[in-house]
Amino acid sequence: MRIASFGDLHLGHIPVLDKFQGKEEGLLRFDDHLSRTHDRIIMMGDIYQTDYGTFPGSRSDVLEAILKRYSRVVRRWKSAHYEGIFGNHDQMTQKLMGTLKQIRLKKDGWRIWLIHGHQFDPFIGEEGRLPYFITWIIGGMRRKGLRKLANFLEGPFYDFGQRLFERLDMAARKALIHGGNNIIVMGHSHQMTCRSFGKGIYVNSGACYRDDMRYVSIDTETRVVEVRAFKPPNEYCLFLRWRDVPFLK
Ligand SMILES: [Mn+2]
Repeated sequence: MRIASFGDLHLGHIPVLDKFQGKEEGLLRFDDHLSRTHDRIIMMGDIYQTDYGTFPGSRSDVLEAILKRYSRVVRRWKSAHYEGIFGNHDQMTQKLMGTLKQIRLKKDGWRIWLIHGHQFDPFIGEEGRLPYFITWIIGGMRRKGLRKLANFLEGPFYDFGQRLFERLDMAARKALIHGGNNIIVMGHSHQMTCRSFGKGIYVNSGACYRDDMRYVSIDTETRVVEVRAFKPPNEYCLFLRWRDVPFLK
């Protein structure tokens, strides 16, 4: 089975708050490519930036406006071969669209665990009101045109404060060495990662923006895990590749 996953698009309800910064056409071509080359596609969360609304929090009115802005591709994402998990910026999709907290797959002897990853972020955790308030303030900065400052606060500044990559690495390590998993896929950090722990691998395709539409590709038969960037119309460039070496009998 060939599984693709991508996340952290941060599609916004108005252009100035949209981190993806691309045309919907690009996402339609991305779907053409993934649907042609993979059996299942898993959306890893933070697809929608639902917490840059008039009030703090993950808001349904904002989500509805985003779904309307991207209605053509959203319709495709409702196809049977797509599944979604929620992130901290689109938690609302759990209630309104039935996204899951996590997905666990067993296929060809591999155990694969997919989760957004904010659950391991010390600042956010499972539930938090302060992070929504701060995100909302940063949304206000973006509205005023302070995009670079907002990117810094949500990016390097935040990551350093939380030592975010380390935390996700630690969670993945535990799940691979002690949890009986072979592959862990996460998003959230926006950092492209491919780290092996024990006999398994933790992989993160990072953010997915207009000119750098990255995804994870897992082939359970050939036992290969890759991080790729989509190159329209139907090609990709390879960033990282990991191959499971089967036991010789
Ligand atoms: Mn996130």
